Amino acid sequence: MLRRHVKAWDKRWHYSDISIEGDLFAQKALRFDMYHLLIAAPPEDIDVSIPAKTLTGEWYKGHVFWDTEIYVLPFFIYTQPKVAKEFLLYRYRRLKQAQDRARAQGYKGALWPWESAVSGEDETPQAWVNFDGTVIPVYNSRREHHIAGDVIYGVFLYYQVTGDEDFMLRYGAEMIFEAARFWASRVTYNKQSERYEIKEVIGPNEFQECVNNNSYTNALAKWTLRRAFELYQHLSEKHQRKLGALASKIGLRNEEVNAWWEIAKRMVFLIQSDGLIEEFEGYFARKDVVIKEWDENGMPILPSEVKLAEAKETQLVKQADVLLLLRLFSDEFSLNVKRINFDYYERRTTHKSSLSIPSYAIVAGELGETEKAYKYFIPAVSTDLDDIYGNTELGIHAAALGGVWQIALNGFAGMKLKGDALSIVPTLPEPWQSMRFRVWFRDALIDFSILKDGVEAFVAKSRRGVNVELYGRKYFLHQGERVSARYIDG
Ligand code: IFM
Repeated sequence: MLRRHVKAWDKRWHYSDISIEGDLFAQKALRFDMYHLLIAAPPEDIDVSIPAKTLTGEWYKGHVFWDTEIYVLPFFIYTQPKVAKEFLLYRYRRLKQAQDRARAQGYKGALWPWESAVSGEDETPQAWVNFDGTVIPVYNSRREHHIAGDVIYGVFLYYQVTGDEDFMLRYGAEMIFEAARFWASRVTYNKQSERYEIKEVIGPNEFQECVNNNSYTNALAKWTLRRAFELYQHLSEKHQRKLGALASKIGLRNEEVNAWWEIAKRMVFLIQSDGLIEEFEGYFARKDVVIKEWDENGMPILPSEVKLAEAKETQLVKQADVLLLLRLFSDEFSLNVKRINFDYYERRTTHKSSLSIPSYAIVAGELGETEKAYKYFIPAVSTDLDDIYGNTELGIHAAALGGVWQIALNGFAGMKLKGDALSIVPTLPEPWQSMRFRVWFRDALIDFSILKDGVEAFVAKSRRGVNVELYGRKYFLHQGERVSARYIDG
């Protein structure tokens, strides 16, 4: 048994490990994170997903949130794509319930529940006992609709990284089309401005509830509509018969698909001429309060003039919202836009949720502030090791585990998708002498070794070869081939 156990774990680490030289703390903490991600995943093909607290605690009753697709899933997509697919199938198998839920709220298409369990019905509590003892209504299930786009973000990431066309044809396309239908029915047309709006939502920053035109939600909706339109074109060129079968199954016609493009084109997006994005309509008119103090873990202290219950009247942000948008759709925003928004929202974000810090770390890295990125990495990776939020006894924070992996790979290693290539532009934090990891990309297993001044890529497995891009230069590599590139300053 011991031998089998060791072998099974060797196999998991073989595909998942990140090895760091020069920073024992980071090495141990990262392995702690990945260990918890690994034990949260089912080894067999069973119909489950990963809940917000994994299986380590009863808080949130084992429910699955958007945490899975946006934070946890990327780790599995790149290290165990078969497991990642199971998590997406968990959503697909509950598509009917998501459609019923959209219908129950007066919309079309599919709206996956804010909190989901076995049945796929909405499990979100409708009321909650607040920190001051009062009972408050919970609007998330009726208003936190970005979940419909988050699930699709996961579907697309899986598709782009794996190139799994079969998955797309059998499951993904239907999910994407149904999500697009939801957004098309969720928007309202403003005749005066000739724009589509999304009203009465809760964005990732949950302090301010029931707001209009939350930038994250609008951008995600727009992105989903565009992807759905493009996918439809792709399938009509390459898989006409299968698209025909799907279209007749779900009653989809060209006119409906064309309307998605039009809505996307005219979706409200609140960005000022200097590039500052307004988190939602009227956000800048709220009382402006900024963070002035931080605790011993580097976490912001709520300004003394504001009680937590009053945060909703201010510009204080619970968790990354605009910053999440900037990192998920990184290529759509210039460095200038990232800089101006980072500086603005950093001073107002309280990081009261463990989902927050990774976005700040990653965008700081993109802005060339590696030291700051590392400063954010420390509390993120210490979330449960050091009980930063004081509630680890209620269960581990799954999103933080995945978020930390994203800081390491998307942040420090600078790993990004560039069309059909996997691109690496690393900037290691000061103590890290080297970083090594392997990922699956388009059926190829690629080992990356990053040093302070260079990267090496080695293709350990691949049947057809794979594109990698190192410091912006593209290489096509076959199995057994390696290439190294050096960083040249300026
Ligand atoms: O999904 C999150 C939400 O964004 C913030 N509160 C906790 C939930 C579960 O982790």
